[in-house]
Amino acid sequence: MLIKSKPSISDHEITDPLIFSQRRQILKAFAATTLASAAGIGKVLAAETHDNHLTATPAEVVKNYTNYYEFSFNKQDSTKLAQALPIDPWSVEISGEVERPLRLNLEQLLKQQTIQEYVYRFRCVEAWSMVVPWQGFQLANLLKLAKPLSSARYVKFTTLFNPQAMPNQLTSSGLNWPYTEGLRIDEATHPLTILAVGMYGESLPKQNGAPLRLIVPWKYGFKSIKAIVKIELLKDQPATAWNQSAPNEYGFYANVNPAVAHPRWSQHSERVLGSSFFTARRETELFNGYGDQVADLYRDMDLRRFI
Ligand SMILES: Nc1nc2c(c(=O)[nH]1)N[C@H]1C(S)=C(S)[C@@H](COP(=O)(O)O)O[C@H]1N2
Ligand SMILES: [Mo]
Repeated sequence: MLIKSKPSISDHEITDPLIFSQRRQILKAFAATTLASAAGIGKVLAAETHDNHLTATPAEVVKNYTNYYEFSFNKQDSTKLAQALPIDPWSVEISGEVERPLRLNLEQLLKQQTIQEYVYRFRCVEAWSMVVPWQGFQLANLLKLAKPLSSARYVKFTTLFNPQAMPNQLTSSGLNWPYTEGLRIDEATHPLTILAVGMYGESLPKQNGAPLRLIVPWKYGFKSIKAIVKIELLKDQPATAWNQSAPNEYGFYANVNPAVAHPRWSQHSERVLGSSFFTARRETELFNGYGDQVADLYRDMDLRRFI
């Protein structure tokens, strides 16, 4: 299993198994805390998060620079406004092409999952990136509880619709609400694809998608949908919010690819959030650096056509 998942980290940088098993215990404690209070989780990981060389972006940067269009198109305003989102109680529906449709409240859902840490680089289509230690579990381990049928070829995700708390859902701001996203079933069940419930050892901040969000590290950030309430297994490729609003700019696949420019800017490099010099950039990698693990999913596809 890939936990500290970053292809460019060498063997000596990978967490040693003992430390890892200790972390497992800690993360179990994290899960227990989550059960005790779905909304509020104390700091339980403090010393354990920064033990490899994929240096995490400072938490304060990640918490204060958010894309959450239900609240605002401004990255600081969305951080503030998201605090008004009620997230407890919370439930998630899993339906569609499954033998056993489910509706689970967050406590029930987490009880059946082992929470682990996944340190991933996260690359926004706007050409910035950050490295975040997420706490979560593989989406595959949730989907299998619903017993997907062989007819399930795609997975669609839907964000909460709550216009009282999410003011932009009342405006026609270019996106159709609620925000939706989708993956092919093999992408959704890939071991790198997780649902996150925490970051930096704490419960997920509201502005970062609490209580439950998707993380697909080889795709542009807009695929990593926040505040999920519905997961549908489908026969056909679903319409997704950004793809509907600007299909020539935001494809269904949205795999990170430096060779395919956004119509309005290059994707060759990315601004590194939180780096000591504001302008520090790095070269963008194909599949955001996760090609060893995911390139096979696309072996028969022309990546310039299926953007
Ligand atoms: N529901 C919802 N999910 C969303 C978004 C959004 O506006 N609404 N923004 C996306 C975009 S464009 C990015 S880059 C990431 C940002 O995640 P972060 O704010 O935790 O960094 O969330 C994605 N998920
Ligand atoms: Mo983004």
